[in-house]
Amino acid sequence: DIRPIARALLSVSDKTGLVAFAERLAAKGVELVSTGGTRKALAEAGLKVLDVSDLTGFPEMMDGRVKTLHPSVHGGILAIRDDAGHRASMEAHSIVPIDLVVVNLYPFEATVARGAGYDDCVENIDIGGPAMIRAAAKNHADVAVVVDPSGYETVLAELEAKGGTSFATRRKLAQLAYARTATYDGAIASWFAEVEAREAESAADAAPASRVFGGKLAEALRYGENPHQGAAFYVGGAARPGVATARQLQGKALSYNNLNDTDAAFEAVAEFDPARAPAVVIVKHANPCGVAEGATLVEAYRKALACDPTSAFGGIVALNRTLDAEAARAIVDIFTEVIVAPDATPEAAAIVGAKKNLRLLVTGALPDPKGAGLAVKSLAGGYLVQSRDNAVVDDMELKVVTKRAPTNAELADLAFAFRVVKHVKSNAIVYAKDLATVGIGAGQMSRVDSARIAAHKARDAAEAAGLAEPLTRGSVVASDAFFPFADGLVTAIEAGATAVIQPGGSIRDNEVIAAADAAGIAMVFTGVRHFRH
Ligand code: 93A
Repeated sequence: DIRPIARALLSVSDKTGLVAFAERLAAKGVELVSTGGTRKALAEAGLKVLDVSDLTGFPEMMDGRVKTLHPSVHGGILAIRDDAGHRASMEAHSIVPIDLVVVNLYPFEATVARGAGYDDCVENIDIGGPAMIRAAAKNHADVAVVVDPSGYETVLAELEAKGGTSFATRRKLAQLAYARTATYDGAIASWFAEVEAREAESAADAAPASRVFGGKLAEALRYGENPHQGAAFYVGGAARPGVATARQLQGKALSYNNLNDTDAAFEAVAEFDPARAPAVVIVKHANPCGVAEGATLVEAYRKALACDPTSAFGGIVALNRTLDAEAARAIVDIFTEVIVAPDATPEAAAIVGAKKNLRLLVTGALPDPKGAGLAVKSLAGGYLVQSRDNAVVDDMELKVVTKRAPTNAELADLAFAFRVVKHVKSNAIVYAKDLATVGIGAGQMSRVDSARIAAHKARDAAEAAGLAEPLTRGSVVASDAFFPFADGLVTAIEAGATAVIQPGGSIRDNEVIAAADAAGIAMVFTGVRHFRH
């Protein structure tokens, strides 16, 4: 299996060791053929060397973009030597065999590394070189290929000892050759990705974002909260199951608002221990518009949806357990933007699959609501950092401050409502009944307005559902911070709340407690506030 080397084609950018190598080839009677720069270097050293143009009958052209891309070169490399048909073709077209291909590529990686401009990098993408390398490696039955000066000695040693190259060596060289072209193309692809990422950064006006906040650019987004804003998604920091690590099983790309809302929904649903009950959170504009636990996921979804079906349209649905077929069928019934869950059964995924645009994200796990971590918020000229709000109601010492203590059913709803209120923008008021929200008031500058809005929305929902009275009748109410005056509490009492959970700590706590006692309702203080802005 020793193949003699009658002719070698040398075309190298890195000319290290080239002359010494070629001299020893020539000493063994090998005919040398080269491209422009390589030929010049060899000729200057006094070696006899043909120009590739002598083989092709074409000059190098287009600034060297086309030098060796010719049947005379590739036929000479690829022809199977003991195939009569191939030999006939060679003869018919005056193609001479090339037994050794020595190519190292345009220094693309080094060009990128030295910070060269775009056009310079593009010009350093070698086309003819990889083509010859891959051709020679494919035809390793007959041809030896060397892609790096470190391979020169291997070939010379065999040539000088055995008069040619062995099959084992040619096959090894072929492997190294493909590894090189793969790495090379990999470097080119990465460079394109980097260029795109850099453009996205500047488009998002976020060039310094990764330097300031850390993390890695995951995705350039089409736009930000509004179409005239640039945007990008960075991931990094503490590993926490959620949007940053989720697998998207289907649907179009997520927008900036989708990502933000999906995160809000999934963080909220993670407050509900899946071992206790299935739970569902529906989010719109970063606020929950329905949250519920149920005996099954589909029941939890229906209860959550009933809270505010108008707002749930086009919402994000987060689940604390594996999405099942029944829940999937109910969810796809109305227009939904995103479903996020720790997992999905194949049947559920297929049901969601019928809705082309609906995104389905699976995260593999729920994040720990008690987990540590940092939250960042930007402001003009800087940013704020705080630890996550990882306080959970189960760990709080509830203090009954009214004459009446809550019943067990009220207590369960109070804990439920306080879990939810943590995820509603301040001022936040949440009415709940039977482990489902029945009215949510978010983001008002005054607490009494949030209490009114939540009650008002509950009335609307009851009217739409044809119910005689709003679901706030006989509900409990949670407030994310203390009632500064009795008015907010009075609004809740008027709406029908029978029990209240709130941090307490106002200088008018006594007035608020007196109002509760006057109405005969029960109130507990948590001592912990859940502002969220
Ligand atoms: O621009 S190319 O992609 N077009 C070609 O046809 C071609 N053939 C060889 N680059 C091409 N080469 C590369 O030129 C080789 O891979 C090698 O890196 C370089 C050697 O050029 P010179 O001998 O002129 O220094």
